[in-house]
Amino acid sequence: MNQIVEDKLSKQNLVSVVEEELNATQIIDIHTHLYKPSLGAVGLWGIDELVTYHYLEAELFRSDDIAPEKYWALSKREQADLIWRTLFVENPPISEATRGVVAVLQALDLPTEGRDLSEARKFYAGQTLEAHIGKVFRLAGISEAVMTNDPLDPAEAPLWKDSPPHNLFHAVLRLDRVLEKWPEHWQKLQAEGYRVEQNPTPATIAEVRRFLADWCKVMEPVYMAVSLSDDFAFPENSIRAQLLRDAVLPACREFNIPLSLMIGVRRQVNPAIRLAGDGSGKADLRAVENLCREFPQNRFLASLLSRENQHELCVYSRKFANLMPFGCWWFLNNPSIVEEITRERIEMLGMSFIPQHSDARVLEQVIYKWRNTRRTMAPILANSYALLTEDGRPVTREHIRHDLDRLFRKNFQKFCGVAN
Ligand code: HDL
Ligand code: ZN
Repeated sequence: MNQIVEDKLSKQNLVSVVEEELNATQIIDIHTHLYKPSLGAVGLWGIDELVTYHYLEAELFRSDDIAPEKYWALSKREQADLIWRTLFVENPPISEATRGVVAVLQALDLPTEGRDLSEARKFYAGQTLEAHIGKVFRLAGISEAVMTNDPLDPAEAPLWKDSPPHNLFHAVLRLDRVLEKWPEHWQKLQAEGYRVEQNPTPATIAEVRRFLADWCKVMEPVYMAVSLSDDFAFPENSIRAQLLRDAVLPACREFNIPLSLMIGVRRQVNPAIRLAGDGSGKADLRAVENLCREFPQNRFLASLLSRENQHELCVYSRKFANLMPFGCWWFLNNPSIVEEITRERIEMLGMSFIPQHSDARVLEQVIYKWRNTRRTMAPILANSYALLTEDGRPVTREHIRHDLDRLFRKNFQKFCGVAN
């Protein structure tokens, strides 16, 4: 067979080829708070949701002297008008989150310098959710989005009855209410017919297993997930550790799916600003070390909230093949930090990690979050290939295409057992 000899790329054209191939790569967004259309009642989309995203609310409270409780008393529309005026008209939208809204408006051919949101609201009045989802995914360059689905969320759970699968979305079984808030939620399982009590007796553990299995059959999740506080420890003498060891990890093995550990949140450091009130703390990663070593049959996705935990996560990922680091999560999803995290991951892990997820809570955020990722990652990847070329190994477009496919698709598909 005549081997097509790919032209070896010079350092100069590495950046343009990486940019081209990044733009051509259809990314799988492995962690979002988006929902398939049949769960649309709990999904957020449109200009008022985009402008009142909790990142922007936090920035409003720094730029305007409105008291939070006065802000909460406003309607969603009045909140959006206040944020638009304060962060976009009276001040340049220079932060990551405000610039993101500008990028979305530009991508949708909507005015980015308007004195108000009237044009955007007129555009949205004519949109239907399903068609808009397809357009937004195309603009973002993503082929699928992985959801966050909480079976104990009273707003979401009932919507799963007769909810059909959707080719653009994968489900995830989210376990915060089971693992982090068991005392407040065990009676919800009891009310649904699971014979549980607050103490994790063997009978209770078996019923939690049945609960997890029932929802795995309904949702067909690609992984289970939990957001854990910065003081998470394992092993520890706690209901959380016992439910994790005796119910959740065996269930992950039973359904052959990973558990995603998102560690480092310090919940509600400022309750007055509600969803915007969570903070970040450095975690003790010996918990991750112990889990990976003691449960080699389990696979763990891991995303940590503290910048100070990132390098040791790379070291642990070199020790455990059942540990897959992913994303630059939440407060880390800023170009200055994404660059540092991604460079140390490439240096220590090659292309055996998942570089990013959008964490989008409002549909249109995937447009700016993936534009930023491509823009930030292109020079980092080009630099890695330039170093390889300088050290004696020429790089071709095919090599780059292969690596991007691994980073943004295959590593997830293989680790979670998802078909291409
Ligand atoms: O727990 C999580 O999945 C976090 O991503 C939170 O949703 C966080 O509040 C968030 O929205 N980050 O963007
Ligand atoms: Zn999230």
